[in-house]
Amino acid sequence: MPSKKHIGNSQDSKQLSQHQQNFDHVSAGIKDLDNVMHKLAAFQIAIPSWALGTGGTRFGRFSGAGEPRSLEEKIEDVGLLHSLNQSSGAISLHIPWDIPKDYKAIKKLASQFGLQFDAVNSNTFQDQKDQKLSYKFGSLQHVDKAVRKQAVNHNIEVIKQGKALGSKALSVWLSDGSCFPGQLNFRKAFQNTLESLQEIYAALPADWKVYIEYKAFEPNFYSTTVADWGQSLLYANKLGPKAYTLVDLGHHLANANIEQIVSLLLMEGKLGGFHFNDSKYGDDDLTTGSIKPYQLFLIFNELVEGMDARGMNHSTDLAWMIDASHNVKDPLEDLLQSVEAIMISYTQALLVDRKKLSDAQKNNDVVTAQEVLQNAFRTDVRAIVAESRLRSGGVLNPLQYFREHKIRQQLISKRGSKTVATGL
Ligand SMILES: [Mn+2]
Repeated sequence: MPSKKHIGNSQDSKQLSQHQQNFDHVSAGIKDLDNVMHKLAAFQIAIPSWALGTGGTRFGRFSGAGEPRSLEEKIEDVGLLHSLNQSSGAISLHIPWDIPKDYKAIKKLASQFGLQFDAVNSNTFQDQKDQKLSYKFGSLQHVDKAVRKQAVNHNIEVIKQGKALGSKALSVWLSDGSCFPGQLNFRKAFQNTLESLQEIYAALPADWKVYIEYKAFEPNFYSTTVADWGQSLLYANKLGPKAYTLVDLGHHLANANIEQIVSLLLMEGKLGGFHFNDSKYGDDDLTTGSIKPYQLFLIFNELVEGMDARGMNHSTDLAWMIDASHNVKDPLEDLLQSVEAIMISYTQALLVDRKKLSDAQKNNDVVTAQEVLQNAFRTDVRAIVAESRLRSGGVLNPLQYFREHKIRQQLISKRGSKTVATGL
């Protein structure tokens, strides 16, 4: 594990001076540089506990080596990422994959790495060993009240565990839906789900939020009971002020205008948070920014504009998390790439000339509006992100550091080459 002193001594001086030149160059044109640097330092992206092992598809899973074997090792992995980039200061646990045995010890370990506990995630999309009733035909929507009750109780149990860790939110993603026409009465499925969510909502502590995540399809392929932002918003509005919609970038139908969705949810005060990833065709959970970086920028552009319009704190008023599946890359390298892509898009969004854009919109000057956005998007802000990282105690180039210091090899020699992290 790299210590701060170790990191400080290992930066390549030639690379550092090149970086300084790049930073001076790009920052020269920024009016409120201090404000940008301040916001970047504060911005933290949670890492989910299930992203630290190699993911898989329903066809197979090709495990990597040196994967974390326990919750403690998962926290160590996130701590490692955070020590390198200073932007991954939170972990999001999935229950029951990561139930702490000793809450005090787990909390202490996390705080040693400077990590907070982000939202806790329930799981009623799989049957667990020793589970009495099956979720094969849904959980919160199920036609049998006993199944619904079991799923509600699980969520209440997850809240209890989150409370013990200092978490402040519950994320609910349901795979509930149907695979064939006629299988489900849509209205009854919605009503059952709403009633179940109301029971969960009633168990939320006063200072907690619940995030209702939506997904267009999969594992159900005909209908999904929380399929899109409209349905999620219906639930959130009916539940009350502690309920919010959660946007997962990969959970839309192809070519959906996610930036517009984000803008309207913010306007309604109902955007709770984000799951970052990228996709080409469907929910293929690719590295954030690897396929559609312009879309990611446009989303951040709406986020910054909308949060500022409501006087929101960028770093704390929404929940930011990566939710991807690392099938062919080293998960830690992949996560470093994702965090970098998010920080780059956020920085570019901070650089948008808001006054000029607003004037262009008022004058129907479409050309200038496009120029303003693309001017920010085409600015190479990597040196700004790196400078922020350096000032916070991170490294100039986290990926390069990870490889040069053979961190995966160290983890393999400690954990073994045939380890499989719990999760997907
Ligand atoms: Mn998600």
